[in-house]
Amino acid sequence: PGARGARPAPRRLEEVRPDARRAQAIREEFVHAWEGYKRLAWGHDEVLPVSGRHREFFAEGHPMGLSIVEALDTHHLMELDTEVDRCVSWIKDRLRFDIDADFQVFETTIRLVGGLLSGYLATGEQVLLDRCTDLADRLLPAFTTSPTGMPYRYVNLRTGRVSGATLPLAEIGTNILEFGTLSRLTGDPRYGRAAKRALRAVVGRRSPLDLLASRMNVESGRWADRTALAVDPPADSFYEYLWGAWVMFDDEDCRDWFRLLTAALKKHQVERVGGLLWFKHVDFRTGALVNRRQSSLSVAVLPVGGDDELAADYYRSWTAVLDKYDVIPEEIDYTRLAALSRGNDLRPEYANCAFQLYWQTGDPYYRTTAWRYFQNLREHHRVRNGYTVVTDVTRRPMPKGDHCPAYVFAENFKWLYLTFSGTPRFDYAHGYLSTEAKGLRGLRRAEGRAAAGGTR
Ligand code: DMJ
Repeated sequence: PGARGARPAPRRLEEVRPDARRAQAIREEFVHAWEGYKRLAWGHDEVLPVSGRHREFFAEGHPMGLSIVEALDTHHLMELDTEVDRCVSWIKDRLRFDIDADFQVFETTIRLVGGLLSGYLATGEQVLLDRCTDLADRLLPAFTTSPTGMPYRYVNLRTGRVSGATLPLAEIGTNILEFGTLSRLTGDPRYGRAAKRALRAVVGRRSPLDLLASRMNVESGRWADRTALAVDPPADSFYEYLWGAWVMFDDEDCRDWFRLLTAALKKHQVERVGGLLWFKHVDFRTGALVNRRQSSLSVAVLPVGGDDELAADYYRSWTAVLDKYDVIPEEIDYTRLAALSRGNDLRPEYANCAFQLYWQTGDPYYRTTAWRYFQNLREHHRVRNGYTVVTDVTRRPMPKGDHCPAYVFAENFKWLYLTFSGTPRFDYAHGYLSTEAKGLRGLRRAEGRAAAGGTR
């Protein structure tokens, strides 16, 4: 694609030299987590591996088998084909969306729509695409009934009733990759179009400094606060998806919006402390300082954006936090690298960033640090029935909580496995993964799987 001042999307390693020993160790730990889920929580959304209980993620009393949908393409990439079949069968037999409950549009999109799409792309099972289309049709009213085109926060999957008019940036604008992919696969442009309209509506409301605040009322189209968070949540994946739409769909508007907005945040929010790069929170109209907090989730955003130097610097900042605590706390005061929120909810973002940067540069530094992340994960989060969150990274031994978030099955082990395995099931030259690590491009089918179609 060539356009005004276009720079190609970041170059990537076309193949990753396998480190079979490390890849196998990562795969074993994924299987350990999965077996705990299967034993204690099969069919439910998430396992509580310490107490042996389970919980639902979207709506009480409505199990969606979320961990199953999240795990499907990870099993595929790791060539755990019996588990792929087990997951597909469960979805075919049990997963239905005619549910009288409010579902959060953002989480439903990145986890379930994305999971069904990547499952379809991995296996060719038509039933997965059919379920995905049914679900997306039920989500669409969140976009189409909004006067601004920016989605409501919740939608009742049975009735289409929408609710929640004020929501953060990430929830408004993390859908174009899933919806655009669905439009491509079905030939129905409504999904991608709705997602693009929402992005345009946000960008059109930027401040004269070209900064975005963090929460919007999608009915009035007015901001509900004034704080520009840069790549911190709940803004984070909003930026990721602008660039992603350029890489996946050659969308030049999204590329230009990404560049415009990130140039502004570089100008007004970058701060260097002791040689480390951070992004201060500022008033989006004046640029005045609001605070110097930083969330560990933000590390995953920049490497997607073609600014290798900035992304590499930011990764080094978070590596300093990893070095200090072994497990990165949820939130820090970056002036002192002090933990403000001391837990870690089994966060995948550091591994996500390591993979992206390794993929883009081939620099072994990213493998060395990713391996350190993995060793700490195994040391501090592993329990008899899988993996669990920790509640205070400053104490030894780290006290454990009782929860294995479903994204662990989609993300942590997959990012690590892709970094070390060089799996033939992933096309490193052309692949693309979503914010939830769903393979939306470049998944290679197993031999013997249908090229398209499959059983219903
Ligand atoms: C995941 O659902 C996704 O990575 C999302 O982008 C942010 N939050 C979790 C993981 O921390």
